Amino acid sequence: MGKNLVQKILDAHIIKGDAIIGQEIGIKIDQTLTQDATGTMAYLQFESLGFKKVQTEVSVSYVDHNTIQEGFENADDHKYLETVAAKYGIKFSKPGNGICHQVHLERFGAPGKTLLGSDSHTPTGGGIGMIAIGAGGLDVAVAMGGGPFYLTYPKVIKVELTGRLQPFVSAKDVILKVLDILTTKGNVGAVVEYSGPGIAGLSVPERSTITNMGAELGVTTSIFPSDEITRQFLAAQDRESVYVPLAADSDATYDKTITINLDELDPMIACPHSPGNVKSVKEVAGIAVDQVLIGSCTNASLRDLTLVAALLKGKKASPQVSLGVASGSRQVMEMVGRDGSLADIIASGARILESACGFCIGNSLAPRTDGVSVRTSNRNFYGRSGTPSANVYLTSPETAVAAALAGKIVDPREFFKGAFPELSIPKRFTIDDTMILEPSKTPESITIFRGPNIGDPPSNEACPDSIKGVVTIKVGDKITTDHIMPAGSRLKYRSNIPKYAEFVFEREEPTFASRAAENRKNGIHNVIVAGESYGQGSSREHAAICPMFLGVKMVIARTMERIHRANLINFGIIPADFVNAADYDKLQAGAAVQIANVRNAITGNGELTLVSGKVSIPLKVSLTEREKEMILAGGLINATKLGKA
Ligand code: MIC
Ligand code: SF4
Repeated sequence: MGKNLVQKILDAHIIKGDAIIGQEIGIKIDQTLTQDATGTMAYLQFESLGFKKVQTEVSVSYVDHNTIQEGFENADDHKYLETVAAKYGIKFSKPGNGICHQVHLERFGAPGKTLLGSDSHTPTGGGIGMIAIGAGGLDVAVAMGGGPFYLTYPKVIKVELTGRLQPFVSAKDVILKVLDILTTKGNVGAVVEYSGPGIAGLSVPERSTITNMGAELGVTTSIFPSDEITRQFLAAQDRESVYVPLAADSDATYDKTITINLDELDPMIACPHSPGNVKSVKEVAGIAVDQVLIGSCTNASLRDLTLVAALLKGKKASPQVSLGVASGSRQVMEMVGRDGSLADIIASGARILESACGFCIGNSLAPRTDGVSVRTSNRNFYGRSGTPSANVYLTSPETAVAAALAGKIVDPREFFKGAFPELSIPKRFTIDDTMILEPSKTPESITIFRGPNIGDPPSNEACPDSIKGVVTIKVGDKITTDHIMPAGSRLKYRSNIPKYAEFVFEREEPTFASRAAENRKNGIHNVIVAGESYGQGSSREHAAICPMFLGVKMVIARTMERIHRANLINFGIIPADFVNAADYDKLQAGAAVQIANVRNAITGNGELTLVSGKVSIPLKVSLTEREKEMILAGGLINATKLGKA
């Protein structure tokens, strides 16, 4: 029987387990990437696991998230990352060189390879035909040390693209349509594979817009075949030597197939406060806009900025709108600078932003109170922009420019009256890797810089035999890691766990952290109760580390997302399911809870009974043998030290 593309690449990388859908496999990782906000913790863990050098083909450490440097913290982190990279054989992409996913695609991504990144948008690499997966920093640290990365052998969903994108409809509209169909929940354990005649009309950066925002589906990753278009992109980056053609076998099978006719696709928009709250732009046209921000790892390629410049040329942003534009990489910034299109963007009244995450992670450009912001990024979770009362909409660059010029949301086909500019994208890109520092040739001479912001990774105790505690918080459905561990102005504490832990669930329940810390001091275990799709969004393992630090022992959720579940296990927090989903309603915040025989149940069949007053609630903990060892030891680092991982 033929194989689909996902199976072909995964099967060539399996080092543990068997290729059976739903079962755990361990794969060899060829490349890794980290970014600064997750990277300091990943490298602290790499060090504490005792590795002396990376074992991958390529490992790159990017600085793109915390580039504001208000205070010494970020700059100290950058220097730590730079010196760690030099010492352990890792390339270091300096702040200003661009967003990890875009730079990695441009300079390192290669068809057929596996990439593990400590960022949930690592699947951007799927646009070039790689299996590129986001994970917590500890998993990336293990992969850098040569260890396998464990995942569930996935179901594969085929998205068949037919037809051709029409003017003013672009890659972002494709992924918004996919989000509309598949939604942001219920896709754990699946990979999306794109195919069909429609892919021939999509360049690699356009394909990567689609695989990037595939993260919002909650799938493990998304991938496109590697074809002539891939070869052309690699040639433009002077890297044709890594090109290999890759496609599914003609008799490949899939778990399910969705067809999207690109000819019929309309401009789409994700409305507040979820990337899955998708409508056609026409449905919400007319809403007045205060801010338009173009950039992020989703939509800041050379194609995107060239288009934005062409649409803005000779026009001015609406006086009511604050327009900001960021390129995804310095390569793009330099190219639009040299070819003059940057001048058209500047002349339109746009604020020119750094080639970095910036507004997307909420570290700057927060909208005004109750403001409306149209963005080309991938997440519009409640409060992520830095202004809880703001309404953030996600669109293509075409729709964003129309909104900036019109001062309101408008279908770009109507606004521009069908006049789509001719775009000329050069066959060769400007290559200058001087902002990517090579690792040291004399690593023994490197002293790692550790400023006061760099602490030790916190440790956990072994799993207790019984949980005696309290439901410290009860949350609803679709709680993202942004809800658990806010980013924005809190980001600079990423390397300082005791400080960052003060902000756990800050926006949900401001007293959570102090109550949890108090419980911990008094020997009372903290338990979190959650609804569906708990832990959506970012890969930030801080959403597990900080709760662990506060003494959280268990999260009981109706359903949980892949990366967050793995992070909880890595840090020794038990992910438990309700056997009867309706029992969620029986457990209230503040309830005293007891669970006996926890260790035995973990080793055995995973069946536990939670007792709260007169109520008994059956719980199920489903773990692989490897995960059981981690939970019993109190996390991956403890298990490794005991020789159990
Ligand atoms: C995000 O887009 O949410 C982030 C910030 O890039 C995160 C990583 C982080 O929290 O540092 C992600 O996507 O994993
Ligand atoms: Fe950066 Fe935003 Fe991309 Fe996350 S989604 S990597 S914050 S640009």
